[in-house]
Amino acid sequence: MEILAEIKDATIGGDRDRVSELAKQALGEGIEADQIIQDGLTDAMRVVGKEYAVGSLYIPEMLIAARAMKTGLEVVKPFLVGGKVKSIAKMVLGTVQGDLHDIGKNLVGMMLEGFGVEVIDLGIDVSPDRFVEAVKTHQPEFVGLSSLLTTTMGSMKLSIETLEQAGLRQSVKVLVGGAPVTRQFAHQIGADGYGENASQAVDRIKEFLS
Ligand code: B1M
Repeated sequence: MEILAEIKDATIGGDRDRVSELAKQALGEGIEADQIIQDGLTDAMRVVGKEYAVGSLYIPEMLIAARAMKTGLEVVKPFLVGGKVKSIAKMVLGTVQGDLHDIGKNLVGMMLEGFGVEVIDLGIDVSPDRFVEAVKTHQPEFVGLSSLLTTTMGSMKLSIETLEQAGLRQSVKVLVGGAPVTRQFAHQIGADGYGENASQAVDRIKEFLS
């Protein structure tokens, strides 16, 4: 669809106002919020990541594109979560210690909220102890760990071990995800589930609840 390609281009170019305007227009045309996220905003970040990797784009541009993506997400978010009132489960969610990436984690949170899960978002750079404290406070059924850097994948393992040491591991199911995370790694660190993307994260939670 033409408008989704325009959203993608505007996001890559970091044009927040244009992204906002186009996202509103797309919603007005009846395009699903989920499709705007997947085929417009997320696709744009995939391109940005590839360009960064080959050196044709630098961190400031990447950050500006990420901000444009966030602006787009804010526009479509009410349409993603709208209509859902009663929570079916609770998740404590965060980006693990040392990692500042939050776009994917936020997207996972939004999709889960859309499915009816109450999300307690601890933000970025969350230490294992903060996960433990949040589990004690909120008593969720699920803990969600996100990591975007190979260097912070170890924090995921540590977070699970710290939950174990605190005697809380059996009370929650731990779901992990993020670009460098694989199903195999999830299994290796003793997580209960792995989501390759936000939709899969929702599918895993559905499976756990069924
Ligand atoms: Co960073 N960065 N970054 N970055 N960044 C990556 C991750 C990188 C792959 C880029 C590259 O080299 N091609 C690379 C990591 C390399 C590696 O570890 N192997 C990288 C690097 C190196 C860095 C810095 C170290 C750069 C530097 O300073 N030299 C630095 C680290 C800072 C830190 O965290 N300590 C850094 C900084 C940044 C910015 C601040 C500029 C910005 C982040 C802004 C923000 O998040 N607020 C940024 C961005 C934007 C990216 C890329 C381009 C895009 C990430 C993104 O938002 N993707 C990224 C390249 C890439 O991934 N293509 C890159 C869109 C998002 C929707 O997808 O986050 O993958 P994603 O989330 C998906 C899935 O992974 C999954 O579902 C999501 C939705 O579908 N998922 C889960 C995620 N969490 C989940 C949890 C679940 C389940 C599924 O269950 C709980």
